[in-house]
Parts: sequence; C-alpha cells; structure tokens
Amino acid sequence: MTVESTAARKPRRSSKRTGSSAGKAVADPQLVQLLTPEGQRVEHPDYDVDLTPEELRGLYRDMVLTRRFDAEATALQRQGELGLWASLLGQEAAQIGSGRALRDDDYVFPTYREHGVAWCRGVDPTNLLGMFRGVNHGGWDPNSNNFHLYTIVIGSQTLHATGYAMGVAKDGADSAVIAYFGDGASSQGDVAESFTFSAVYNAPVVFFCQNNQWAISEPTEKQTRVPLYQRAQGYGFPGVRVDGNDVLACLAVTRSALERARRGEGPTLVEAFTYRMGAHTTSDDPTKYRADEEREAWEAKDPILRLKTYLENEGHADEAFFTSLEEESETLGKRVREAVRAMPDPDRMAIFENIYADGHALVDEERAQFAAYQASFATESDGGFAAGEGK
Ligand SMILES: Cc1ncc(C[n+]2csc(CCOP(=O)(O)OP(=O)(O)O)c2C)c(N)n1
Ligand SMILES: [Mg+2]
Repeated sequence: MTVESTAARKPRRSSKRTGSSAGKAVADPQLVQLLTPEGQRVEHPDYDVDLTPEELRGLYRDMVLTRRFDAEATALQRQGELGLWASLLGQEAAQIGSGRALRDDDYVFPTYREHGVAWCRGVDPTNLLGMFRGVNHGGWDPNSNNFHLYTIVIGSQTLHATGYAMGVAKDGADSAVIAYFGDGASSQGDVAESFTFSAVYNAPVVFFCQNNQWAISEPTEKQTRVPLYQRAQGYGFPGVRVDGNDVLACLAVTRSALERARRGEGPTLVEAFTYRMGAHTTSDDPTKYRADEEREAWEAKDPILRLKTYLENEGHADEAFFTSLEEESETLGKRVREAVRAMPDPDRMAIFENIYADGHALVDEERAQFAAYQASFATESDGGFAAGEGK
C-alpha cells in the first residue's frame, strides 16, 4: 500500500468539505480504511466521507472527551467509588464513528462498554455510572435518547434489536436500529438467532461487532475460523470489515449500512477491527494472558492520535483548539467525580420493587428474608437500625 506524502502539502484552513480530494492513495478493499495509522487520508472504492474541518474537530472532541470520561471512571473504581468499570480504551473511533452516523430517531442496543455511543446519543456520562456504583439498575430512560440500557447478558441485545427493528418495519417508519456486540458474543446462540430472524424478515438493523480481539481472556481465534464479517454471507446479508480505529471509515461504513436498512434492504454486519487496550474490566488482569508487545503494537494505531496528526497536517486545528479541549476534558473529569461522590445510596429494600406489576409470592418471600437478615445487624449502638429504615 502506498500513501501520499503529506509533508509536501501546505497546511490549509477552510470551511470546505474535506473528502473526495483527488490523488489519495487507495487502501486495502478488504478492510475499509480512510485514515491510516499515520494520519493520512486514503481512498476506498466503495466508501468515503465528506466532512468540514469543523465536523472533523467535532469527531476528535468526541473521542478525547470520551477517553477522558473513561479514564476518570477507571480512577473512581480504583478509589473505591465504583464497584466495577468496563473501559472502552482503544475503541473510541469505532464508537464515535458509528454513533455519529445515527439519526435521532434510530434506536441503539448497547453492551456494557458503549460509553462513546452513549455520549453521541446525549446520555449524560454521569448517568452511566450509577449501575457501576451499585445504586441503580441503569440510570437513564432508554426512550429519552433512543439508547437502551446497558446489557450484560452477552449477545442478548442483538435479539432485542432484531425484534425492535421488525416492529419499526411494521410501523412503516424509516428509522434504523443498531446492535452493538463483541467478538466473544459472536459465538452466542442469541446472535445466530438474531442473524436468522433479521435476514428472513428483512429487519432494518445494523449489527455492529467491535472485534477488540479478546473476550475476557479468550482470543478471537477461539471464536471463529473465518473473519467475523464473512459470517453474514451464510445468513444472506452483507458483511464488511472496517478499520475500527479509523473514525472516518467507521462513520462512512455505518452510515451506508443504516441507509441500506432504511431503504428496506435488511441487515448488515459491520465488523470493526479494533483492540481492547485496557483490561476487560477493572476486575481483570490482562498481563496474565497476553503479551505486552501486542498492546504496544496497537498503541501505534491509536484512533485519537491518527486524527490529531491529520488535523495538524491539514491545518484544520490549531494550538488554541487543543488547549481548550484539554481544559474541557478536565472540567468533565471534575464534574463526573463530584457527581459520583454525591450519588445517594438507595433504600436497600428498593431492590424488590418494579419486578412484577402485581407482585409475586417468591419476591415477597425473598423480601421478608432480606428484611430479617438486615434486622440481624441491628444493635442498640447503631440507633436501632432495622430493615427498611436505613440505607
Ligand atoms: C450469557 C453470558 N455468558 C457469559 C458472560 C460473562 N462474560 C461477561 S463479558 C464476557 C466476554 C465478552 O466478550 P466480547 O463479546 O468480545 O465483548 P468485550 O467484553 O470484549 O467488549 C463474558 C464471557 C455473560 N455476561 N453473559
Ligand atoms: Mg471482545
């Protein structure tokens, strides 16, 4: 693969759209890429984006703020403020690129790692943390932002997305649905079933697989003998592999798949080839099962760095932009920190609420058992703490 030298190009600043400039090198058609790890624009025969410098800076800002929020959440877990955190480090381009391809009326079914997509949907980042602090079961109303609650049962959200998409089609709407899942989830029966149903019912759904190459400690070669995107062929819909660390390519490919869904042409599988730079969660230690060199090799493909290089080389962003973004990041970190510490503990007995509309004998029994257990801690010195009274 050859790439054009950017050194020869003069930096320019304009509000003109930046895509489709002649003379760009052509990238590997099997892996859709529009921006190389070195920050150079390349062409693909089927995909392109045409963004203004302002829009490019917007994508960069989204990725930087998402990474800052994610780092803050990891730190908060280490400080004992959160019980657990699942970092998206390294997957910012896959999430921001696909997230910014969505329309407001589209509906998102995420896993537990889609913090960048949540950001694009306008879910306040502090709302993502309640579940990880153990003070609520989700933290946001899915219908306010068309962003479903985080789903931990691996792969199940692909079925929810398929059913929802079949409903959208029956309503005659031209919205699309997107289901996020991982390489490990691709081995789940739920995912296979959702592929079958969405294909035969022509459901307007995009399956967005972030292949971050690990499912906790299991590498992708334990999930599949063929590249994941090729699985779609057996179900009768297209599959495409995109450089998941290239925000422009992720935007272009997802946009195209969503448009296909809107036209009534059915599902698409997008495999965003990326890398989980951090641990699976804060409970995991990846040094036990993978080599440092692997991570180092992927650091060179960092999604944020390559867009920064491009912005700088093209003269699309100046020092003032980067400095003010740094300040904005710190403000976000502080806001998140303060919001988490201020989250009130829930009433302990509230866990038994909202399970069945009309109550259930088993829930009643468990509630009584839990109340008795709480009461067993009551002493005179704690002011007579008893179940239901305290937090
Ligand atoms: C049905 C089910 N089985 C097992 C688990 C335990 N589990 C949690 S995360 C995970 C790995 C998922 O890997 P992948 O789909 O690649 O997503 P990633 O975490 O890499 O984003 C597993 C097995 C679970 N939550 N649900
Ligand atoms: Mg994975």
